[in-house]
Amino acid sequence: MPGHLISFEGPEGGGKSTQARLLAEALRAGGAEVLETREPGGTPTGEIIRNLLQNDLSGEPLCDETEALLFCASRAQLCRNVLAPALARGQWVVLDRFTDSTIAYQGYGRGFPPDTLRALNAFATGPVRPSLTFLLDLPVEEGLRRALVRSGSRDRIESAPLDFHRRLRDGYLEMAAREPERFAVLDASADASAVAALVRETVAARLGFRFS
Ligand code: T5A
Repeated sequence: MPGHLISFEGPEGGGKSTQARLLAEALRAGGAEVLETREPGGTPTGEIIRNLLQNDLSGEPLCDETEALLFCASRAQLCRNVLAPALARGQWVVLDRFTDSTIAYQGYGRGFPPDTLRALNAFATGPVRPSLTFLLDLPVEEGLRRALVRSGSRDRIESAPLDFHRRLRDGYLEMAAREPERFAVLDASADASAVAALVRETVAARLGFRFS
């Protein structure tokens, strides 16, 4: 596909939304046409699924299998209706979480077999793949603290035990080590503007974008 998909990944509170917004602004300032979106969500259906996943809307505990399928359902809707057309038009897409979140959270975190999740991801995404993935890594205690300061309360997944968050952080680092050509691992405990500068440097070096 002629466009570029850049995803931001990592444990809670690493600054993905902040960095996605800053990168999108910098790309636009450099003349790029940019689509900025997030998972779960990014479509009307996906945003309803997001609400279900985060807020226990039905009053019934979600089983882990349902959780995994709902993340992939939101992803399918986003890929087919939004991402694939944008990439085919040659746009830059900046995405706050994508397929690696499912492997980290539902695989390393919940314990589902990675191959099952990879098959679900492939079914959901079709040909859509990230050109570059930033892993914003930081100790889980710090990330959860930041997320709590920001929102004032913890959602369903943030409330999972610390061990769950530690497993998924380790999982992300393993995934990044296996695919160094796609991943860039950044220390997210640094100041946000320092992280943003590294993000721009990496996009320039790996994807050839000239920032103004
Ligand atoms: N999930 C998602 C799955 O389990 N499986 C999946 O397949 C997918 C796609 C999504 C949840 O769903 C799970 C993961 C998540 O639990 P969400 O609300 O989108 O929920 O949550 P997150 O993606 O984790 O995003 P957060 O909003 O919690 O954190 P961010 O985006 O990493 O961080 P951000 O930018 O909002 O920053 C958090 C706070 O820290 C400050 C910010 O100002 C903000 O207050 N901050 C910094 N402070 C100091 N230094 C820096 N460098 C800072 N950068 C930001």
